[in-house]
Amino acid sequence: MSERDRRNEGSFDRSRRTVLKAVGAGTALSALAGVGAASGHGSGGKGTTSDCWCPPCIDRLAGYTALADEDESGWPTQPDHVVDMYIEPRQVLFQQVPSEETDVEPGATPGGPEEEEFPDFFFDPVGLHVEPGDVVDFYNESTGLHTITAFTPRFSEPPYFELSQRIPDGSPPFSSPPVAADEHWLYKFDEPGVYDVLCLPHLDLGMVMRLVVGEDDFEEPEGNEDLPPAVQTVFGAPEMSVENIVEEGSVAWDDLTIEERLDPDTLFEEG
Ligand SMILES: [Cu+2]
Repeated sequence: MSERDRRNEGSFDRSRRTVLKAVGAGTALSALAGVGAASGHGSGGKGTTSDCWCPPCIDRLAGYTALADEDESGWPTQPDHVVDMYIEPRQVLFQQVPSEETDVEPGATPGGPEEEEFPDFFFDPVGLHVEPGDVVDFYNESTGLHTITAFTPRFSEPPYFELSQRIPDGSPPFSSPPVAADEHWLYKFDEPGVYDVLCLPHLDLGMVMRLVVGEDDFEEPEGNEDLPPAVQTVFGAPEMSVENIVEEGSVAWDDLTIEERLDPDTLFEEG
């Protein structure tokens, strides 16, 4: 061994000792254990092309996202329920706003309603009862991007919208990342209570749902009048009561009694 090698070895020993002293040997060992688990996941899952930082788990804040080409066998667990996310075309009556700059189609009544296609953005089922500890798989059946986001002040965006707390106090303020077409997002609902969730890009369009976890005598969420009109419409449907969701187990989007469909012309009015 040359003198230089000896010097280098000496400095390596010193720096290594310094590191061990700084973090404590116990900490260093548990960090190594973590690395082993992570690389096991990275090499095992189909569709997992990059190294990942943690073993597959359903995070309390970020849940678990399964990409479109990911095999279910790579998921941390199999879900107990599935909720699909849709964008479906629908015929709606648009109130035509009379204006001198607007060309009126020959034969059309100026200012009268006109039927046009406008999509529904929705979760299906839109009401779901689950047991504490159940895992729900939110699956994007559409070509758009959606999120599954807890109704909590954390996700308010003043002055555009303010969210009150409409999940149990013991639950973390969770949200999925944007879930793209054909992707899944898993979340585990541990804390009993009523959870109202929304899709951030489509809140104004009424893309919300309600999950009831457990079956104690939960109170109906209050303050609907502060919500965007399209959200009031969904949560105001009689089928969306906590009592009905627990009784039915699941409420389909098509089952909602919606007296007044959202009027797209009023969607983006200043409130
Ligand atoms: Cu959406």
